[in-house]
Amino acid sequence: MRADMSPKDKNKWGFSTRAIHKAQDQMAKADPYGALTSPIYMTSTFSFENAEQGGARFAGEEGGYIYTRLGNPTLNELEARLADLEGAEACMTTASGMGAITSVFWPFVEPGDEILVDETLYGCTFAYFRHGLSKFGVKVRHVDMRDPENLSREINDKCKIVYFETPANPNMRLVDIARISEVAHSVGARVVVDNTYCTPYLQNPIRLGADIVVHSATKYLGGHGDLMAGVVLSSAEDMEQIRYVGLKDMTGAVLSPMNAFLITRGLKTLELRMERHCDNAEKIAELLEKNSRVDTVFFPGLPSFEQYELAKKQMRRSGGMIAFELKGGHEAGLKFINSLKMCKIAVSLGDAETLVEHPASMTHSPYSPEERERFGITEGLVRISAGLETASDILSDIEQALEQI
Ligand code: 4LM
Repeated sequence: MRADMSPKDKNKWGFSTRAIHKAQDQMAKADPYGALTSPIYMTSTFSFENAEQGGARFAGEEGGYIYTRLGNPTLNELEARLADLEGAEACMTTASGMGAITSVFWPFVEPGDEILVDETLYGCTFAYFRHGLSKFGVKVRHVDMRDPENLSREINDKCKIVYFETPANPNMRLVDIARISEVAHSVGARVVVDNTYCTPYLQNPIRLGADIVVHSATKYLGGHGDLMAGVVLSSAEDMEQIRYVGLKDMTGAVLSPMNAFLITRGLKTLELRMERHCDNAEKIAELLEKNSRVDTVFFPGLPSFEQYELAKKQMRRSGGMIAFELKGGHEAGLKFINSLKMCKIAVSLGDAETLVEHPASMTHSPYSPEERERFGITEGLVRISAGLETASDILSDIEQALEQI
């Protein structure tokens, strides 16, 4: 029998080793055939030996599976791996990013409470706060969180949750996770960070002081544009409520075991893919910045970026997302997009294909035009998700499209 590695040695493993090996070991040991990859438990329910066992599992007196909305081995394998990579005690997967975001809030807010959210958010997250939660008597207020002083001024002890994305979709504004967490914790509020743009490879908000992390795993974690999924990470205590109230009873947004399997597979190449996304994005940002038709490029890796120092402080690299404004504004932006030949015109991000979209009319259309203007989502902004293609092919497509303007 081959000796197992000590947990101490496993803790020293690098990101990719953990993404490939950790949590798989336990499943592999239990497999009667020694399968290298775990089987997919494509089942909605689990049968009990007898009625007493079913009752004991429901009462929490006995471990074991009951029903996939409450837990499933394929989901749990992915969850253990993601918790390890993000540095969280517990993880829960969901059917989409919106399923993750909407499952988090139910246990922690009541009518009369306040939630303070950043100004720039993914359009449907904005709609959930603005048109969803506020209908239940929860007051949602927007704060420009680029400056933690703004939060200090606005926050009071009615605030239960502080929520933001960093980098924010679509204008790449950054939020100082450590400083905002200090301010939120001073009134006992929880900090929830959407880490979709970074993945656990580039940024770990919980290690910087945040309480809860959410992801749209539809994006880089899945990585191939072929599934919808979401992730929540938190302390074990908070997760007990998020899973058994937020997900089980309120949203029911459970991930399919098939999609969990695909994400577990995707995680094995996450580091490789993120490095390539970052390399390609850096090259695109440099090309755009040098082009005379481009007005401003928003990319954390450019020394001209307003929050360049903060990016270096809390992100491992600058990520694969770029936003930019053309001198010709809205009209030039649409012309640019329509002139692309290889890059796809599509929403979503983190896929192998380079995806280009127009936030004002697409992902951020749930904001009214006045709200977009107030929150810095300009009409001329173009968003690029750098893909994994050969860099020179992406660059020549972008260059030729710029020449068409
Ligand atoms: C998009 N985004 O931007 P699901 N959080 C962030 C996101 O960007 C998204 C979600 C959550 C886009 C979708 C069309 C930062 C989505 C929501 O789509 O529910 O997995 O994630 O292009």
